Amino acid sequence: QIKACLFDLDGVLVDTAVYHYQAWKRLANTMGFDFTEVQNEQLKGVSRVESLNKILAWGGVTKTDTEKEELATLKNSWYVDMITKMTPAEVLPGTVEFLTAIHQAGYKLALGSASKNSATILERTQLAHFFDEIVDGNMVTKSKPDPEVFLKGASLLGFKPEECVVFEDAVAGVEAAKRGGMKAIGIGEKSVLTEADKVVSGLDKLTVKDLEEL
Ligand code: B16
Ligand code: MG
Repeated sequence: QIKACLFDLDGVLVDTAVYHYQAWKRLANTMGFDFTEVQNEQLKGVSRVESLNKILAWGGVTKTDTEKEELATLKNSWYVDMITKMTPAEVLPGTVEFLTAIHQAGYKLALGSASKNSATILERTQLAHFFDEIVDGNMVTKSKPDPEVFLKGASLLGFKPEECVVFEDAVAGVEAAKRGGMKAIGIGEKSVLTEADKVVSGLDKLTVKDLEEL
């Protein structure tokens, strides 16, 4: 029986992927190359360092570790400029309604995000108060598909993995949930999130009843 809900941030509660994309694109452009929206899909749910490594490989560019650190910091400064201007209007459809409903039904809630900027985003969008625990990129050493971020969330909430359901938009995130022994609700396409126990297009398509039926 499900007692706790673990939420990914980007692509599930808010659409910060557009800002990541703009900032990474700008960084690639300064190095003299570009990448497509299709390639950008591969950056979803992936950590900052790993995203940079992928982009450098696409551009056929080699950088030292120090240079990589500078590039990641530069990208992040552009990204932070954009997310500090976010408003609650950017919360994805049905999010506030669904979080309110499950909170009232007695479920515990945790965030399980790869982002090191989750605090800023949750604060700007006024979602922070829904969460009993927040686990993000600052607290984990292994990124999704490793289950660390979700196992940490479950243990902080005081529940066993089988009592938790993860809400994820990324293939790596769904894999992390399943490897951690949890249920997974995919947000996106059924053909992409094949490992998920259920797939919907957004939180606006879910009710408390869906959790009881898992
Ligand atoms: P930051 P999530 C992830 O968030 C994003 O999907 C991914 O594109 C990004 O690279 C990663 O956070 C790290 O973000 O640079 O802010 O630390 O989907 O796990 O909520
Ligand atoms: Mg995501």
